[in-house]
Amino acid sequence: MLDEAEISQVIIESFSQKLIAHLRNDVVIVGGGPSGLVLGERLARAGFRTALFESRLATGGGVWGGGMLMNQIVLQEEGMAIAREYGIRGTEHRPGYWAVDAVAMTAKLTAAAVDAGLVIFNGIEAEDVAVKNDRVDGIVINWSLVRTSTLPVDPLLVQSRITVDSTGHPSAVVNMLASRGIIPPARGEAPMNCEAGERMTVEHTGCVYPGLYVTGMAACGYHGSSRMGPIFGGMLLSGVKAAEAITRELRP
Ligand code: 48H
Repeated sequence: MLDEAEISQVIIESFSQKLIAHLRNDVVIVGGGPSGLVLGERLARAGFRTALFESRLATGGGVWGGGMLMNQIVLQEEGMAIAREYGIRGTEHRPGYWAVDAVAMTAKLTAAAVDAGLVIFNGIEAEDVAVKNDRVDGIVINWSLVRTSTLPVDPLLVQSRITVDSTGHPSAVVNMLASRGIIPPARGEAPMNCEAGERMTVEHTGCVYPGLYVTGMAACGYHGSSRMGPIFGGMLLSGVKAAEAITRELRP
């Protein structure tokens, strides 16, 4: 006979164990879009204790919507080379332009990251950062539902040697420092220019303050790069670049 209280106990105990195991981390990634997932997969595979916090229920960020809710995305050859590592298939619909199913891309990036050992907490958001001795020391977390409910519920803190802002368009974590004058203000996304946007997003991926890195559209918005619409190679390459830079910092 199935016992209802046993089911509840399994959930409460196993979730608590998972969260307690990630109260101290090598790396915390905020946001589970394509750049955060690639970054998380690579860091977890390299053996770093890595957790990803995603405010929504599902990972994938802006991938799901494809272009104007047509759930296909485009990858250029460099992006496709990374996608293939995750078993993501594409069709070269026009020379140099690969069409990829948005659902398959999200599912495969997420599965690869989880298989590599990345622990994903969904429905939880970073509402603030901790700063100690002029260095980001971790994130302040709360259930995403708390913000929408407006209930006055105090958060918890998760420590991390490195925190990564992979929150996409809002550049949420860097703005937590910028709004207090700790780092310069975000420049905001420049108008659409796919070629420049893809290149600049990767160029601007990196450390913005001791202990804080930025990837993907968060890097684009913070540094004032052009936006690029539904082409995603730059996001995958940004995750790869951040993983390399963080690995160098943590394992000099
Ligand atoms: C926890 C949070 C918080 C928070 C936000 O937007 P994303 O897909 O991010 P990227 O940068 O990996 O990819 C960007 C791409 O999807 C895109 O939008 C492109 C290419 N646009 C081009 C254009 O011209 O418009 O994912 C970010 C994720 C989302 O799932 C959010 O829910 C999540 O971060 N998030 N999670 N705490 N405070 N804020």
